[in-house]
Amino acid sequence: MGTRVETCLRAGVAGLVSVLAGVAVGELVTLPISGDASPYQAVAAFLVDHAPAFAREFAIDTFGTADKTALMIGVGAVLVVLAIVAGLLQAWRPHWGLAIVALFAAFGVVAAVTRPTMEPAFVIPPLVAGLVSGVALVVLCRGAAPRVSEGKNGGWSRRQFIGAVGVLTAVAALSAVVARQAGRAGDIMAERLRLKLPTPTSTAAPVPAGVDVDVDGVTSFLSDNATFYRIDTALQVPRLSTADWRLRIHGMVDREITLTWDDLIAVPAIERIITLTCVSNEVGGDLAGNARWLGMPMKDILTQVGIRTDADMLLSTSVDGWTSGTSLADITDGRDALLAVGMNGEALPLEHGYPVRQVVPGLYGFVSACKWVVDWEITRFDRARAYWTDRGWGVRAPIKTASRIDRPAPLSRQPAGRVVVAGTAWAQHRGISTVEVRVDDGPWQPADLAPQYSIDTWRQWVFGWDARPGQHTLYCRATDAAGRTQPEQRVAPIPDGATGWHSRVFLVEG
Ligand SMILES: Nc1nc2c(c(=O)[nH]1)N[C@H]1C(S)=C(S)[C@@H](COP(=O)(O)O)O[C@H]1N2
Ligand SMILES: [Mo]
Repeated sequence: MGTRVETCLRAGVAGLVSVLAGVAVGELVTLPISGDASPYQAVAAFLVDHAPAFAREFAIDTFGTADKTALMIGVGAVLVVLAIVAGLLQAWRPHWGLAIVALFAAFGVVAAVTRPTMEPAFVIPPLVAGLVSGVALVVLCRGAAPRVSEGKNGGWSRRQFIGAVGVLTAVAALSAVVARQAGRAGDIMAERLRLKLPTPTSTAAPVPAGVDVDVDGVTSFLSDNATFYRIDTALQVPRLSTADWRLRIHGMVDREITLTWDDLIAVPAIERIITLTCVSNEVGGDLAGNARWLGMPMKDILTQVGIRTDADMLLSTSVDGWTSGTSLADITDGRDALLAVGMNGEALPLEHGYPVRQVVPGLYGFVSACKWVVDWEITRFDRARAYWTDRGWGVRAPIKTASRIDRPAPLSRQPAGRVVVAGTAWAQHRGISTVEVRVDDGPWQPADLAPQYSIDTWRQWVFGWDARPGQHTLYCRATDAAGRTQPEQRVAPIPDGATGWHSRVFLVEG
């Protein structure tokens, strides 16, 4: 290759990668500031605001709804051309290229400070972009003319030059990917905060006094969104906007349909308090939580498609590919199986399934509570399998009756005399009828139960114990409304839920 040609090539590449790296790092710097601080978008917006009317009309006529995309691509193309020009200038007339970069950065600053949402920090990203581009350009262009100005400019070998370009390209690509991903996450979080939830046509019954017993250390009746237990296979929480969300319903149906967010919230919503439980919960474990859910009855949506009579399973798929298989009989038997959009008065938190998830009273989460749900296939249990059933877990998995001692803490020292023991018990969609406590080898004695809110929620209990000095073991067991008492036998969570009595050891001081 001729020396001159190679030098031109190097200079052009140097300009291009320097400017791209600067722009990408500039976008990265916006993350701690604001999504509105993007210099790239500020420049595009500035052009739209200051374009003559005919240009704007031409763009809308030509590109239609893709006009924004066309503009972003157009800005990118101009940037690429000017970057190459800057590289060429810099190699032959040092600092002329730098002047172009400085002009560009200045334009970025002007665009940023004229944004309606402007904050002083908005000038930082274009300045950082200009600085990174400028330094990279000067350094790379020193290496761009190895033979022409040998010695004087300290030109690099071809290998060195390619190495430097590789590093800058990697910086540009990494910054762009991180900025984009994090920017999207920020967009969804902002959307969630703004989201207008439907007003329920039927609100949850008020929580009567006494449902929350006035005893320290007992799990509260309602769980906070921030501390609600979380279980899923997602390495990265899915980021799904309401605009992109769809629920495709197909399989053994009379007519396939695909619901959009607007279609979904047009269905009358109800609000219910329902306790969710994970099958992986060990005896005494805390993988259960109780929330006020807002959602559309799943059965009301299923009636829109007409389910064939020989179907018995709903196979739900999450946007991340996870699946659950739920008995259609359980969804349509009158219980409040919901396609939930709200949790404790807010849109679903991202990690709890934003924008749409399922909540089915009485079934463990792995067979019912599909988060980020986007697809419903109406099928049969003898034809389809779901994520965890494929891995040795159960198929139908109704929640087993459970009870737990919440206080006092394990191995704690209690003063002799009256000790207040308290906890929770659940048997969703059947209801808890009694909880009993046993001290050491003594007889089972009934605990005081808080009022039952509904059969779909857990229930607190309290047991006053006149403690004798020494070390004691307390056991608890619940009986559901069907009259079945928790068995003593310890069974591991796999395949369909743990059993056994929860116990705690306390030391009573003499
Ligand atoms: N998409 C998806 N949904 C899912 C899961 C999952 O791994 N992926 N886990 C399920 C399980 S096992 C449980 S117990 C519940 C937990 O819901 P939470 O995280 O909101 O408490 O979500 C269910 N929904
Ligand atoms: Mo679970």
